[in-house]
Amino acid sequence: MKKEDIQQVISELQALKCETLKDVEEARVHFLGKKGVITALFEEFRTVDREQKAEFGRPLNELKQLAIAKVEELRDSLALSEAASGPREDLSMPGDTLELGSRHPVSIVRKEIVDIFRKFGYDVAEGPEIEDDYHVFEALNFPPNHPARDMQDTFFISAGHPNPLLLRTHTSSVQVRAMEKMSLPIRVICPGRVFRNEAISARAHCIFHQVEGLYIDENVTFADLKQAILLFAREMFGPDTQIRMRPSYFPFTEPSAEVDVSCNICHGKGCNICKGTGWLEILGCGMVDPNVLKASGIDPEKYSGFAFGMGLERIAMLKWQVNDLRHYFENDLRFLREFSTAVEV
Ligand code: 2U9
Repeated sequence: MKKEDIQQVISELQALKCETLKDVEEARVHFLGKKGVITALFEEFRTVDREQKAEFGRPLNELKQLAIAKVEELRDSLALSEAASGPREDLSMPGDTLELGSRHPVSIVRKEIVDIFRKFGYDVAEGPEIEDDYHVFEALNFPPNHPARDMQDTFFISAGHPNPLLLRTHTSSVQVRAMEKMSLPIRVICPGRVFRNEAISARAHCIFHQVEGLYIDENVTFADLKQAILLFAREMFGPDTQIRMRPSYFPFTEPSAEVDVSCNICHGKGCNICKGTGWLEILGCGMVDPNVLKASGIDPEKYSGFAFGMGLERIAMLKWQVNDLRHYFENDLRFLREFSTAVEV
């Protein structure tokens, strides 16, 4: 073994340059691999005389450490530069956005109304959209030739039958079914979709949504109705809301009234939303007609009740000042996205 052999490998290591990580691996095999030059020197070292061992042992170990350090240094610097030049991941990039849907404005309004009446102790009841003439008209005191029964107002499914099938024109049929099934007293709120054979315009649609309510017990009076509507209006439109009632007519209630709330845009001063009147019409109501109670087997001498109904699209139009009802049915995402931040209460 000669000192020059060790020096020769040191010089080689010092001059070593690598372009790629593959070059580094080849260099490692060349110097430190099983058949590498340093391994060969260690093999040779085993054969040197005992007296010479001390002379070669230390430089040989230092050579091995030098080779290991050199290989590591080259590997680290190339790994860094290869990562820098290759395709890089931008860790600050936002992830793929999952677009969230939002509640439809009519659903928001329905939930608000239903939640208010639930708080007042009402149960929620739902019923079939395809109904029969009895539950939509007959049991609700509609005279045989009432215009609502006309083909022009109602979508009939089967005609020429004593109790034809039809698409319900109001959710009142659900209250009729509640009166047939539930025990008294009854407090129900009935949200649902209804159908009327109307030409579609900015103010009317052939499909719309209602919430109707019914309360039947002993000694229910018009004063109870007025108070229930006032409390509802204040929950829905704010604590300063005023209501007024105007006489009206419905076959199923007597007396009947239409209810206006004070305009929450101009606070009664008059604006284009309330058309200068300071009032907005929100619902219809009345005391359940004794004939309606009788038809469902409830004794009108013992029980009385009130009922009310409102159109959800109309309430939603007032709430968000939407001037065309058709927006609620067209599912234009630009319109629907307007409600993605709407707060549900
Ligand atoms: C039963 C007895 C009475 C429900 C009522 C109204 C008045 C009313 C309209 C509001 C706008 C319908 O959506 S709308 O076109 N509704 O004005 N509805 S009282 O009366 C009932 C219901 C069921 C057994």
